[in-house]
Amino acid sequence: MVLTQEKAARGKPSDVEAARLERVEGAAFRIRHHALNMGEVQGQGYVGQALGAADMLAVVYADQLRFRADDPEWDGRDRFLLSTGHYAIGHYAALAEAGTIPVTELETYGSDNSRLPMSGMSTYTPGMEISGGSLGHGLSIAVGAALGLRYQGSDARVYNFLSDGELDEGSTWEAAMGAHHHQLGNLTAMVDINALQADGKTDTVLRTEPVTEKWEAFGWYTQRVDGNDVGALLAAFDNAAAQAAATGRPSVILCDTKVGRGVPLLEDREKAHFMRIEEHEWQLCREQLTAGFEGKAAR
Ligand SMILES: Cc1ncc(C[n+]2csc(CCOP(=O)(O)OP(=O)(O)O)c2C)c(N)n1
Ligand SMILES: [Mg+2]
Repeated sequence: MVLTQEKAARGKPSDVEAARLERVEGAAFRIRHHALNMGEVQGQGYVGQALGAADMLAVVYADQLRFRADDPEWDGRDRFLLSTGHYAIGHYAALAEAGTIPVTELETYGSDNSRLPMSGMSTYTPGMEISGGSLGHGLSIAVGAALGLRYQGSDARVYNFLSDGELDEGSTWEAAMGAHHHQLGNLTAMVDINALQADGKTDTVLRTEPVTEKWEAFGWYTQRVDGNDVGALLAAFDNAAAQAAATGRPSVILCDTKVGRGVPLLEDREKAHFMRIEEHEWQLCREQLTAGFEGKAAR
């Protein structure tokens, strides 16, 4: 009897975790699918980044963030700040998955008079907290937001999504020092380390490694994970929350991702920063994405 109860107790959390994983992986698949549909409208764009970062965005929107889809400016919301304006395509896909913007609106992406411009603009899009086109400013804004929320006595959290290219910017490191100085336990940063920038591979533009040691030296609780492994991401976000509660330190999750992830046709493409995808390739991309997702689900 005791054994049976113990077994049941052990089985329950893992069932809950399995359901959590399935829910977030489903969201990541739909985010990728939306991003392909949006990219097709223009025939090109920052599709590779959206595919690479879809798992991070899914964890944020389907698991972590406290928000109201029908009231994006609700005072008690957690703030998700997209530093990298050009990743807007992925963010719009996540906002559609979250229910903040209608899925049907995604087809206006990048068109005249659309609320969904190619680079994220806070005045255009519900749920877009900042205009991140000028890179390297997101973490500073996040520090200000986290301080402000603390002064207001709010328990809302601030999440900042930044790219490995933004680690080239001095302002990012000034903000990192500030967050540690002010012990901003309500701030979590996530860095998409896709090893790529506009001018080529990150290690040829400006070598930022060892990245983990740098963040640790700046006083942050630092974790480095496979950013395309939803289970690893969930565990890292759970750890970050526990650390923040215990120590009051800001947290960073360094996420190694693959550009184009989930669509083999795009994973090794040259000129991946701004991809040109031919008309006949879009359907193939969707088929490859679906085959990969269904294959994984069947395993
Ligand atoms: C302050 C600033 N400098 C330069 C640019 C031009 N720019 C646009 S995207 C980009 C690459 C930045 O690196 P990352 O975000 O890692 O690129 P990705 O992974 O998307 O290829 C650059 C330099 C910019 N938008 N803002
Ligand atoms: Mg990059």
